[in-house]
Order: sequence, then structure tokens, then C-alpha cells
Amino acid sequence: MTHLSFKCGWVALMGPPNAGKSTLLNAGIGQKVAIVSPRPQTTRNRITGILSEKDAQVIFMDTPGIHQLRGKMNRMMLQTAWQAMEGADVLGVILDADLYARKPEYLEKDIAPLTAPVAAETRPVFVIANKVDLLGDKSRLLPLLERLSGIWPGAGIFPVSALKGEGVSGFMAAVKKVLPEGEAQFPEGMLSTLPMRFMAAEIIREKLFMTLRQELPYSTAVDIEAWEEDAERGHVTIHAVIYVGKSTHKAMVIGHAGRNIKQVGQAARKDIIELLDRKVHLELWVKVKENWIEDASFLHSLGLGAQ
Ligand SMILES: Nc1nc2c(ncn2[C@@H]2O[C@H](COP(=O)(O)OP(=O)(O)OP(=O)(O)O)[C@@H](O)[C@H]2O)c(=O)[nH]1
Ligand SMILES: [Mg+2]
Repeated sequence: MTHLSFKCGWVALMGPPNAGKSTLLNAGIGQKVAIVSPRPQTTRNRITGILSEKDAQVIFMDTPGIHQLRGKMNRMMLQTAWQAMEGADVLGVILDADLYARKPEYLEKDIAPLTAPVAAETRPVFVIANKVDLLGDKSRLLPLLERLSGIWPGAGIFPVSALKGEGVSGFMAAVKKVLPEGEAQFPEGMLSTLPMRFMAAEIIREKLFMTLRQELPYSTAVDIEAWEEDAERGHVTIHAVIYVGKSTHKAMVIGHAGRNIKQVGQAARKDIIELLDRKVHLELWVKVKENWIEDASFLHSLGLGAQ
């Protein structure tokens, strides 16, 4: 009798901010779990995304971008990323290939914190040269790929467009090959280990990143204060608080005649309905919590830092 082995393991997606880590997680599992924005430092927590197939279960961990910024929240984001890396069976380093094809001089500094630890890895490492759809002339990729294989000789290198889905299946097949043998750790159909409340808060944060200008999204945090299910009528009422660090920011988040908050609420509600497949009543409140960004216990309550 042949024994069909099942594979299951954890894959950490690491890399500089804005490289497309969250987009790759969503493309890899074929569902939107992680929020995405055109700005760096969007992801603040470890975001799991689970793909269950007949012969394997891949558990991705999306992480905050590795950066060199100061401040308590930034430090806790880094801690989260390094902790995810520790818990992984397989490592994925995601880089913006278009950026480094245009500006090769940025590469070394951007990957500096990862260079030595990844080179010393005994676990399988994949380097994903992402955003290749932006490269008009694909031959511009070659010098970058050569440099990357010089830096991390043991790694498998994959040119990918997470946005367009190009090269993603090849990457997924390679990941499955190196996953350890083992039984599934999560039930089929489970998309993430994250609670729905957290996912809803993340969706609201994504819309804040899309709607608010300049640095404002960085001074916001979202917490779900109440979640009331009405099973009979099949709907849920969600009370979410958008925290800002200064009173001057409150009016800016709300916007002229409530324009911003309305836009955030409408866009978020639409996505939360899709997530929950239920009717949703969403109440948004903006509250000032002075300098929350330096408040470790508040940040912990949002799931940041070591878990
Ligand atoms: N053109 C193109 N854009 C991409 C691709 N992958 C991601 N992006 C875009 O790059 C931006 C950043 O994507 P994210 O997935 O949020 O990047 P991230 O690495 O998770 O960023 P942080 O969470 O901030 O560290 C978004 O505007 C994405 O749409 C790609 O393959 N091609
Ligand atoms: Mg992200």
C-alpha cells in the first residue's frame, strides 16, 4: 500500500515595508486576508493566512516590514516580525524588484537587517522578486537576480507579480515541496487564526490608509468595542473606535462635514459584509488617546509585539 504523505508548515513572509508581503499572502491563499495599501508600514501584526489542499496545508505569516524607524510601536512591529521568523518552517523574503532594478543602490541598506540572519539559515529560504509587472523590460531583472543569489546563495529565487498573480503558482509549488510532513493543524475552510473582530478592525484600518492623507493614517489605531450578533435577523452590529493621538487629528479623521469618516465607514462596511456574509451595521467613533503610539499596554491590547 502506498502511503500518501501530507505536508503542513509555517511560512514567514518577511521583507522591507511596501514590498508586497500582504499582497503575496492574499495571492498565495487565493483570498483576501491581509490588508494592503500603497504606503509603507501598513501591516502592524502577524497576520496568518491558511491554504488547505488535499495534500498539504500552508500557513503563511505576513509580518510588518523590516525597517529602521524609532518609537515604541515601530519596535513592537519589528519584534512581531522577528518572532514570526523564529516560528517558521520556511522563510520567504519579499522584495520590490522594480524598485531595486531602478535604484540598485537601495538594496543593501533595505535588506541589511535580514542579510546575515537569512544567509545563516538552515531552513529553506525563498526570495521573491516581486512587482515584475512594473518592469517594462524584463532583462532589467537579471542583474538584481544575480546579486540576490550572490547574497543568499542557498535561496530559491522567484520573480513574481503578486498583484497580477504571475509566478505565484510556481512559488507555491516550491513551498509545498519543502514543507515538513505532518497533519493539518487547522480545519479545512479556516482562512486565518485571527478572530473576525480583528479582521474587521484591520479592514477599517485599510480604509483609513486609503482615505487619509499624509502621515495621518499612522497616528490611527482601530479597536472593536462591541460586536452584537442578532441571530434571528441575521445581522451584526459592530461598534469600532478609531483612536487618534491628538485632538487636532480627530477633526482631520472625521473630515469636512464628516466626509472622511463616511467614506471609511462605507468602504469598510462593504468589505466586512463580504467577510461575514451577513448584514452589517457599522458604527464608527473617533476618540483621542494622547500619544497611544508610545503606550505599550495599549499597543499590546491591539495585538502588537510579542504574543
Ligand atoms: N504593480 C504591483 N504592485 C504591487 C505588487 N504587489 C504589491 N503591490 C502594491 O504594493 C503596495 C504595497 O503592497 P502591500 O502588500 O501592502 O505591501 P507590504 O509589504 O505588505 O507592506 P507593509 O505591510 O507596509 O510592510 C500596494 O499598493 C500593492 O498593491 C505587484 O506585484 N505589482
Ligand atoms: Mg503588509
